[in-house]
Formats: sequence, C-alpha cells, structure tokens
Amino acid sequence: MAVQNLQSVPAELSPEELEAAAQRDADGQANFDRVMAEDSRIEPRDWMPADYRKSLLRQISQHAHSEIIGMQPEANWISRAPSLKRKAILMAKVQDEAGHGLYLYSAAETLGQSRDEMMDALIAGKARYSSIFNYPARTWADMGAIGWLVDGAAICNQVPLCRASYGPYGRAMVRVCKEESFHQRQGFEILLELANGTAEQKQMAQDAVNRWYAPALMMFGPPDDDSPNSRESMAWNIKRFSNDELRSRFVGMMVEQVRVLGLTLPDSEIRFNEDTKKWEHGPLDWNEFKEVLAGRGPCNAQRLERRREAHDDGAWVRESAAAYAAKQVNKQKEYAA
Ligand code: BYC
Repeated sequence: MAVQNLQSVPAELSPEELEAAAQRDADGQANFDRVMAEDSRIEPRDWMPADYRKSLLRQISQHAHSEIIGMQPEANWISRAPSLKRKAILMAKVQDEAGHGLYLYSAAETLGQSRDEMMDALIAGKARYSSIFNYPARTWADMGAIGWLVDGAAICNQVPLCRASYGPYGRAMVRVCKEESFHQRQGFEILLELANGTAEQKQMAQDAVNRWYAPALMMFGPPDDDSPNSRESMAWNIKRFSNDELRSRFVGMMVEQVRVLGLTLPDSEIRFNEDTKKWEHGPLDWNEFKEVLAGRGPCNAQRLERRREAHDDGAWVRESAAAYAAKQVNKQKEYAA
C-alpha cells in the first residue's frame, strides 16, 4: 500500500510502521471522502489530504492579510472624518477588520503555519492580499463606496464561506459576516447622506462609486475559465459558488441598491439575462487586475511599506509579550520545583 499523505509519516520507518502509516492514510482518506460526500466538516485534528491543507492555508492566510492591509485605506480617513460620530464609527469599523485578521490568522494556524511565518511572508512581499486594497481612498465619499461596494462584495463572497468544509474557517466567517453587514450599512448610509446633500456632495459620491465599482467586481477573482483553484476548492466544499456566479449575484444586488441611493453604476451593459437567469455586466480590465496582483497597482508599494513600518513600530509589544510569557513559564517552573 502506498503512503498518500507524507505529513503523517515520520522520517525513518520499518516496513511494519510504513504499512501502518499507509493504513492510517487510507482510513483518513476514506473518512475525508465521507465527510465531503455528507457535506460535513473537517476539524484541525482530522486527517486531511496535503493539498486540501495547502489550499486552505493559501486562501485563509490571504484572507487574513486582506483584512489587515484593508485597514489602511480607511484608517487614513479617521483623522479627517467630518464629525465625531463618523470618526467613532470609522474607528470601530477599522478595529473590526483587525479582529477579522486575528480570527483568520488563528484559523490558519490550526493548519500548521505560525502567525509569524505568515506575517513574514506578507512583509517580504511574498504573500497575496485582496487586489482591492491597492487602490487609493481619495475623498470622504470613498469611505461610503468602500463600505457599500467593497464590504458588500466581501459579504457576497463570504456568506457561502460560512459553510466551508473546514470548521475553524467556516466558524470564523459567521462572525465576520455579521460585522461586515454593519460595515456595509454604514457605507451605504454615508453615500445616502452625500447623495441627498449638495450637488457637489452628490458628485463626490458618484465619483467614488465610479472609481470603486470595477475593482470591487474584481475582488471575486478572475473569470471562471481563468481560475485555476476553483475546481478543487469547489470539490472540497470550500468555495460553494464560482467567481463569476458570485460576481453576477453581486451586480444584481447593487443594481437595486444604487436606485435607492439616487446614483448610477458606471456600467451601461448591466442586464438580467432571462435565458440564464443571471445578471451580466460590461467587460472588466483583467490586465489591470494582473498588474495589481503582480505588485504594480496604484498603492501596492505604499501599502506594504506602511505594513512594514507598523510591524517595526510594534516590535516592542512583541518583545514585551514574549518576555512576560517567559517570566510566567519560569515562575511556573519555580513553583513546581
Ligand atoms: N485579489 O483560482 P482563483 C475585506 C488570486 S477583506 C488578489 O480564482 P481562488 C475587507 C488567487 O489567490 C476580504 N488575488 O483563486 C477588509 C489565486 O492566486 P494563488 C478579502 C486574487 O482562491 C478590510 C489566483 O488569483 N476576501 O472584505 O479559487 C476593509 C487565481 O484565482 C484575487 C477574501 O480574501 C483578488 N481579488 O478564488 C474592508 C475572500 N482573486 O493563491 C473590507 C476569501 C483571485 O493561486 N478568498 N486572486 O497564488 C476567496 O474567496 C478566494 O480566494 C477568491 C479567489 C475568490 C478571492
């Protein structure tokens, strides 16, 4: 019997041990297949195929990084919020995003990679995070557009992830989605107020929607025929819907909501296709998407630089926490002796 999952095999094995390891893998695979067929959940201590673990780590760590880098465009506006109330709301939202990052790093850690390793990869520019956060937030109306469109796209993408087959990821998503709903409403409300303000304010809101619309649609990932991870991810019940399917749903939601705002979406080709029963939108610039993913978007360098600075500035906190933890361990040892 061949050993399927090398992670479960220690370095030097006798033929008997090898046989036992192969049996464990076969049993593990059978259990994994059953869980997938029943659409139930895999937990951290369960056997899982190495590729499933790798793909989850890939997606969850990227997701965590997105939450952390995603704090930047909005944090830039905290000091310039137009009122104390707006400042308090925006601060709470940005703090929520930090919390989402923490839940997600914790979920990713259960798969065997430490938060330090993930953070090092981000800081070294080796890790992905959502393309959307490489665009600048130019005016206060951008806080509205980010909340409404970006958090709206995030909810659309993440509600199905609440049913992801990996327990810690799915559970983290439940809380994240609840908080994202509040975020989207606050964005919508900012835009609504501006859209009902002076002609200049309404124009500012429209301009923000015009700039964030296409990048928000690209958050759902490349078109289905150019999405190398989708097939496996859907077979493993991580993703429930394809990138295009979710993008189409999102467009349908936004079409209704933009009417309430009294604004327009910068896309004259949006239509509901009666044959497919799907919303369609105009072409997106996938070359721009590729450029952003390659690190050449409008703010990629600035976002990473800021994250590096924040990491360096926080070194004393990590050192203090480690020194305190070491002290506690020593105390325990002394107490036990
Ligand atoms: N940006 O095969 P595909 C938030 C990559 S934060 C960058 O379709 P998959 C918020 C993709 O990773 C919300 N990269 O991949 C925070 C893959 O590269 P690798 C963030 C992208 O995984 C603060 C390659 O392209 N949400 O809401 O099947 C303030 C091919 O793609 C993007 C999440 O992270 C992109 N947009 O599907 C405010 C959701 N799209 O890994 C708000 C969780 C694709 O092979 N993630 N790529 O090197 C997912 O749902 C899925 O990973 C994706 C992509 C739908 C994004």
